[in-house]
Amino acid sequence: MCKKCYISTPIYYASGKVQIGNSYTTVACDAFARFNRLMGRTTFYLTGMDEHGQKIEEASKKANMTPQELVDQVASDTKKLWQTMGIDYDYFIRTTDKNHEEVVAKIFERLLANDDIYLGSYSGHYCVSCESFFTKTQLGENDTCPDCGKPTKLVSEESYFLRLKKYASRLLQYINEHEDFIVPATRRNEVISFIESGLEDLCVSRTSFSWGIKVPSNPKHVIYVWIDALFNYLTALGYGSSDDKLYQEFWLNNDHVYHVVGKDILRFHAIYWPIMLMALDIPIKFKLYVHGWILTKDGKMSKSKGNAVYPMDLINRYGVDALRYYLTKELPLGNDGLFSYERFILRYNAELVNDLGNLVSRTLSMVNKYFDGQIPCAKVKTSYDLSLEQVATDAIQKTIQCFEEFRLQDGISETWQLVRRANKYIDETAPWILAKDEATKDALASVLYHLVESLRIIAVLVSPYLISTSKKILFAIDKEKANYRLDQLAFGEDFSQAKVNKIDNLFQRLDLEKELAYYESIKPQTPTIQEEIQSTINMEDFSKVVLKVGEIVKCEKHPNADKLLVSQIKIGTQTRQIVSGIANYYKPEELIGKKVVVVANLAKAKIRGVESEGMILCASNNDQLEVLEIKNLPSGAIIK
Ligand code: ME8
Repeated sequence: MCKKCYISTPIYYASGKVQIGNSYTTVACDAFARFNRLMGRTTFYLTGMDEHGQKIEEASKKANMTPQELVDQVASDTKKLWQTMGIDYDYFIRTTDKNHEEVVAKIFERLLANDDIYLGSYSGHYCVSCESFFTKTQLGENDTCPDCGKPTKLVSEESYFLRLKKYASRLLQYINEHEDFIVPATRRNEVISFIESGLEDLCVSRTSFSWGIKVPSNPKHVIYVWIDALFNYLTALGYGSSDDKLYQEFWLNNDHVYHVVGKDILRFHAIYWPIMLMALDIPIKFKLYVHGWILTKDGKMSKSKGNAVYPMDLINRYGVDALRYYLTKELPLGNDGLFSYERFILRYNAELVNDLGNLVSRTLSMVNKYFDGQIPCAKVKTSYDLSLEQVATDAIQKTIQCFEEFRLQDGISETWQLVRRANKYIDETAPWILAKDEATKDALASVLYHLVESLRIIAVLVSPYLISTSKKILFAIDKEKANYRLDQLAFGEDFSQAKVNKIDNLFQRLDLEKELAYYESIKPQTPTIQEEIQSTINMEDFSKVVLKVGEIVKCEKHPNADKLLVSQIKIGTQTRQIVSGIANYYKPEELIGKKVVVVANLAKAKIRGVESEGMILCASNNDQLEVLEIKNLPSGAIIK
C-alpha cells in the first residue's frame, strides 16, 4: 500500500472573501487529507493564496490600500477562516513569498533560454476578473467574457508567449496513455477535444500593470498570473531552492499526487501546467480531480449578483460540522451541486438530526437505562446482530473505496447505510421488550453492544468531515483516546470496563419555517436600477435631513408586530414616539437611557397601526444590527 500522498487545492485569489462555493475545494481536500492520514499515509496537504495580477491591483485601488496590504489582510482573514473550519493543512503558500517569486522568475528565464518562451506581440480580449484571454469566437454578446459574463478589454501589447503548439501532440499522447490523469472522464474528454481543436501559443506576460513577478531580463514585463500561480505546487515543496527535500519526497518519489480543482480552471491545470512541466523536464506526477460548482437557484455564487453565502454566517448559526457535512455531501465529483437554505436545513434535519443524532442518543440512553451506563458485551448473536455486523463491514470497505477515488459524496452515502441500518435494527430488535424479561437479558446486551460498536465505526468513518461530532461520539463511548486507523477498522472492539459518558444532543432540530423567515428578514435589499440612478444626492438634498440626539426614555414591544419596538424619545424639550424594526436585536429594556441618532424631520406615519414620528439610525451587516449612539452630547443636540 502507498504510504505517502500530496494533496493540493488551487490557491485562492486574494482579491475577495471566500464564500461557501469556493470554500468547497478546501473542505473537500481537507476531508480527503484526513482520510489519507487515517489510512496511515504521510500526507502533505497544501493550500494558499494567489496574490499577484491585475485583479488584485484593481481590488487594492478600490479598497484604498497597496496591493501588499490587501493581500496581507486577505491572507490573514482566510487563514483564520480555515482554522475555524477545521482545515488542517500542512502548508499555506502565498505567491508573494520571496522564495516563490525567485523560483518563478528563474523558471521563466529557463523557459526563455530554451526557446519554450519567445517574445512576440499580442492583441486580444482580456477578462480581468478571470485573468484570461479569449479569442473573438469565444466571446459572449458585446465581447463579454464567456466564463463570467463581464466585459473584456481589448489589449494590444508586446508579450512573451509559451509554446503550446509544440507540445500539443505529446500532451495528447500523455492523456491517452494515462486514463486516470483527469477524473471524471467527461472532463478528460473535454480537454482532449480542446487540444484536438488546435492549441494557440499562450501569452504569458503583461506590460499594462505592475503587480506581479517581473521578468528578470526585461522587467517591464510582469509574468502572467497563471504561470506564476501554477508553480506554487512545486515551490511549496522547496523546488528550486537549497532545500528541496519535500519535493524529492512528495513529488519525485511519490505516485499519489492530487490536484483538486473546480471545472472553471480545468484548462490551466490540464493543458498549460503539464506542458510547462514537459518543457522543464519535470515529471508529471499529478492526477486531476475536477469538481463542479455549488450553484444557487440563480446561478453561480458571486458577490456582484448578491447571492453569495459566507461560511461564517452558517457556522455561527449551525456549527462547523453542519457546513462541512453539507458541502461534502452536496457535490458529486464532476457535477454541480445546489445551495439553498431550505436544502441545507432539510438535509441537516434528515441526515444529521434524525439519522445520526437519534441513533447516538437512543443508544446512549438505553445503555444508561438498562445497564447503568456500563457498555455490555455480546454473549449471544441473533441473525439481526450478524446482519448489522455485515452492514458495518461493508460500510467500512465501501466508504474507503469511494474516498480513495475522491467520491466523497458516495462515501458518505455508504457510511449512512450503516447509520440507517442501525436505526432500523433498534426497531427490529425492540430492546424495550427484551428488557422486560430476565430471560432475554443476554440478547439485550448483545443489541446494545452491536449499537455501541456501530457508533464507534461510524465515528471513525465520519471523522474526515464531521470532526467534532466524531470526537463527541468517541468520548460518549469512552474511546476518545483510541487512535484508530481506517485501514485496520473492523467490527468487534472490546468495551469491557467501559462506561458511556454523557454528551449533549449532537444536533438540534431546526424549524424550517422559522429559519427561512429569518433569512427572508436579512435578505439584502438590492436597489432597483432606477433607485441606483437616483441614489446620488447633492449637499442641498443632504441638508434637508435634520438629525438630532434623542434619549430613549421608554420602550416597549409593538402590539401588532414581533419585529418592531415603540420608543418614547426625548429630543430637547419634546418627547416623540418612534417605531423601529429592531426587536430582533434589542430587548426594550436594553434601549432605555441610550442616546441615539434620530431623523427628526421625517413625515409622520402609522406603522402597523401605531403612530411614528421620526427614525432611529442603525448600522447593519447581514444578521447584525446596532443603533448609533452618542456618548457625551445631551438630547436635542444637532448632528451635522
Ligand atoms: O481559480 N462552487 O482561484 P479562485 C465550487 N487563483 N467551487 C468553486 C465555486 C463554486 N461556486 N467558485 C469557485 C482561482 N470555486 C485561481 C487558482 S491555482 C494555481 C490558481 C473553486 O479563488 C474554483 O473552481 O477563483 C477553484 O477551484 C477554487 O474555488 C478557488 O477559486
